[in-house]
Amino acid sequence: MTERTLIKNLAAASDGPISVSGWVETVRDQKKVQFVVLRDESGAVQLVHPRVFNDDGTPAEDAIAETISGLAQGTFLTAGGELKHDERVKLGGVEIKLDAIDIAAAAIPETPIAEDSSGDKRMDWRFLDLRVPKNALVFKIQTTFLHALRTYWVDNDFIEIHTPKLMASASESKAELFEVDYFEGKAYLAQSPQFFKQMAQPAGFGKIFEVGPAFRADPSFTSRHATEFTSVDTEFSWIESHEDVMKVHEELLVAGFQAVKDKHGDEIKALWDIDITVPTTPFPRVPLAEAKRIVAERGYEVPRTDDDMDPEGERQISAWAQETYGHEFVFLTDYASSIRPFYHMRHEGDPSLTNSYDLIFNGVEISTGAQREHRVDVLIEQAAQKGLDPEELDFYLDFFRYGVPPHGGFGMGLSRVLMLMLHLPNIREATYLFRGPTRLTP
Ligand code: AMO
Repeated sequence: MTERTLIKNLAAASDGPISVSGWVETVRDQKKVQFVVLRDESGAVQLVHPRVFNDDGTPAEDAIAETISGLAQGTFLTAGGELKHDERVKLGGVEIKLDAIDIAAAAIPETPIAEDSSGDKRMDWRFLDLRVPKNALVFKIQTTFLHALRTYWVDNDFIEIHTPKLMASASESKAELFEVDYFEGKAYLAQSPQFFKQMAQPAGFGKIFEVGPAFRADPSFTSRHATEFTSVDTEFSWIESHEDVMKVHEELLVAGFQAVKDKHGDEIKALWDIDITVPTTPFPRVPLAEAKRIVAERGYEVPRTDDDMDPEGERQISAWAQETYGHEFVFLTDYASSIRPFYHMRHEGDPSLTNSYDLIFNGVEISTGAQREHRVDVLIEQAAQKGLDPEELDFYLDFFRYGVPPHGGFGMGLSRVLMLMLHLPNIREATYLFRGPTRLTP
């Protein structure tokens, strides 16, 4: 057979011998002519086979017809034939008249999931679920988004790092920590690259980024939590405040959204009826205390159990930013020290507040960022106030004892960004293979 052509390239190819490879989406096995819709990663095409008859009208020996009659949906095969452009063919205006079929692997005839299967069932059969073009498009969009972020980082001299995910101690908090056996002792799965991305600053790297897994032993079943997620992190030196971090954060998101709009805007509109909006800069910024007042004025009182914004508060402040600025993003800034980690720098004149922010996108937090405390004596003091064991933190404190520039950065959940960009109902839909309290397979 001739060399494989991607289905998306058929329209531009000339009529004549052609070969395509993919999986069977549907078979229409009619008396006179058979049709197969074959899909690959780039599109779908109709294959046709007019059955062969003897002069007396009885069916002749016809190996291709027999193969088609036995084809189960999902079978992967290579098909060779004659490409023909024909405006009457609804699917792409081309069809292939078959002269050979080579089955790579036949599928079992019964498909275990259908379009209306439950989310859980679909996740059990994720590889079949991902054959649906809309579900696969999420990951093409993710590729484009991350590529744009990487281009920004590389163009701006950021260095890519890969920090270890096996750690001797907690990286964020003692809660939500996975402990694993590690030879004679114990290790912990990294909740964030926090400490080691900061280490790149005294290492003199200047600016770094990392895209990698993070683990949280969070038992909750919400639409936005996973026990393993991909964290998009960046950290850089010589900032004056968290304002510099927010600026880079905005520029990265503009680059990401612009690339997604350019490459997939039409498809996203057609499949989800969503217009991708490239955010304008600067994004709205609201100190947390002010945000709570705004939300209260809208009739929602954030519960006082901790000083943080709760999910309903996030939805409310996002709605406010949309109404007031027509913006899908809003930075909540100046969180109280009481609810922020010890490593956040505090306001110069008011240690009760931190140089930190959360970024809310379409009603949900997608990121936390901050200026870090780089003065080791202050850092030790802040750790002590949080009741942390200085011995356990000694390796981290060493980063600050031998010279370190002022620095800051943020961590952002990749699947959350995708979920909110595409208005997906659950983070599972924006994760290749979701991990939650009751899901470890496939
Ligand atoms: P934080 O804990 O806020 O900050 O996490 C940063 C972002 O990671 C995503 N995220 C999650 N996504 C899915 N499931 C989870 N269980 C989950 N937990 C967190 C969210 C969140 O906003 N070290 C700091 C970041 C920094 O300051 O640089 C940190 O980890 O999108």
